[in-house]
Amino acid sequence: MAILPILEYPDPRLHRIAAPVATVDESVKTLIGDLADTMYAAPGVGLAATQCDVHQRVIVIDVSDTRDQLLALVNPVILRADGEQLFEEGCLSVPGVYEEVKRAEHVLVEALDREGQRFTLEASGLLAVCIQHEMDHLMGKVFVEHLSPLKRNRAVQKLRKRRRERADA
Ligand code: K1U
Ligand code: ZN
Repeated sequence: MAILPILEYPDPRLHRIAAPVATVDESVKTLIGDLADTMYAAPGVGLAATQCDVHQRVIVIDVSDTRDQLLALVNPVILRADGEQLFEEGCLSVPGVYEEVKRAEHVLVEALDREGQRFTLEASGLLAVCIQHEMDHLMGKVFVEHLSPLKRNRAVQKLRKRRRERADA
């Protein structure tokens, strides 16, 4: 298993649309393991393959307190979304920026698991937010693109300042 580099906004590779996985073979299982290692090390509660410059429809999520409830979703599709919630989101590709985003409160998602078995999952709260956030990544969308131009600019300035400080350190 390996820890992969995470692309940072506004890297244009974050805007690529991921391709569906044809078969959950050994290479996809290795990718899932590497994404999980990278997410736990970051640390984060989710990670999309796009963020590691792999443009396949694969995401990993773990919103448990114990950090031992890994969910892998291959070719995820939202079958139903309802309600609304405002949630303060972060993103490993936009470090240090946290902003409220409006999302569906409940989602029903269908995907393949690590063994290539189809399953459905009903989610609400943080898990529902995380699924929507990671599926946006697979479509080349970063959470700051849900914000008003003013808030997005503020986020970009914050990111630049953080990068300057990191370079000077
Ligand atoms: O996609 C990503 O960049 C991961 C992102 C997922 C996410 C978090 C919160 C709301 C929506 C989506 C993160 O994990 S940011 C880091 C974070 O929130 C966190 C890190 C450690 C423990 C708990 C949360
Ligand atoms: Zn993100």
